[in-house]
Amino acid sequence: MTDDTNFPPEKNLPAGYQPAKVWEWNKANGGQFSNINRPTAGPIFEKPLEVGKHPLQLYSLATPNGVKVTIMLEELLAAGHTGAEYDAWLVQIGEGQQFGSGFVDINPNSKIPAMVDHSTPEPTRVFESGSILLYLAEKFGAFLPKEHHARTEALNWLFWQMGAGPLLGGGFGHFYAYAPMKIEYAIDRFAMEVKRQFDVLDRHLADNEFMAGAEYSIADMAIWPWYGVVAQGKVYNDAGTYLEVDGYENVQRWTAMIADRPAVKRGRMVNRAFGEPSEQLRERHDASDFDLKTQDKLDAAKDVN
Ligand SMILES: N[C@@H](CCC(=O)N[C@@H](CS)C(=O)NCC(=O)O)C(=O)O
Repeated sequence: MTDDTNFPPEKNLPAGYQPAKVWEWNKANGGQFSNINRPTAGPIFEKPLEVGKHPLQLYSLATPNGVKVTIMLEELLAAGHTGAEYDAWLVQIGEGQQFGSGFVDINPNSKIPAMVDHSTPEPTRVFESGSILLYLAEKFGAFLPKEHHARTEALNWLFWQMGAGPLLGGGFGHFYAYAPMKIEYAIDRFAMEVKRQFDVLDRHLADNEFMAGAEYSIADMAIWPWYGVVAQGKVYNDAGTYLEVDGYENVQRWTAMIADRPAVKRGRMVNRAFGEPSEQLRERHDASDFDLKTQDKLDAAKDVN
């Protein structure tokens, strides 16, 4: 614990700020997401979830955590696991849809992604992206190596991502790109950690084709939507330049290899409600939707009618 006398309030941000004895909810703190963040759990409005025709029902948005699961589902289908057919429903977290009663029933933590498996005797709810990846890998016997050491290595890296990712997203990404003011201390702290994480990955990928060794697995599917996408320089403004991501050559090799997989390209489009309309498949209910129902096509059809 630090001695507060060494840190005079004038040096705080904003200057003079002192934490109160008891925290109070400042609803208008101005930050991005301030309209959806709240200090309490539970539903705030009634809304049952829609259920489509397939065994697996996914409720999500194409953020990195959401994309992990749609990549896995598309990989399973590409590998011939027809039981992995799924309906993907859009949850607009910016509009607070994660606080509806139906969603909270399947994820009491009110975060996407969440899934229900209707192929079990009683429907099975699955939340937390890592838990969903593991559930699907075990259900279909796919993308998790069978050999003891490789399987353990895949799980090591899957859980590494679940712990490390929030320092990249909620830590670095938030303070570098989203916070309403630039705080040198916060940006330095998280940039240092994220560069260390990239070095961890880079050293590992120098000797391993994939995260778990020779086999593509759920560990790659968990890590790529975060670290691969930052390595491509596609998020958090010019974070790619700031973090000098081009220098992580092994991460770049692995990022490009995974980005090239057709199932990854499809998975990235599902539940995407931002960016290029031709890359948005806001809801997916059938494999043909990739050809017929991307947002550019839906918009064009609307214009004609
Ligand atoms: N540990 C969770 C994190 C999920 C998460 O943070 N989801 C974000 C989007 S990436 C969300 O739903 N945010 C809505 C909110 O915070 O209200 C997982 O991996 O599934």
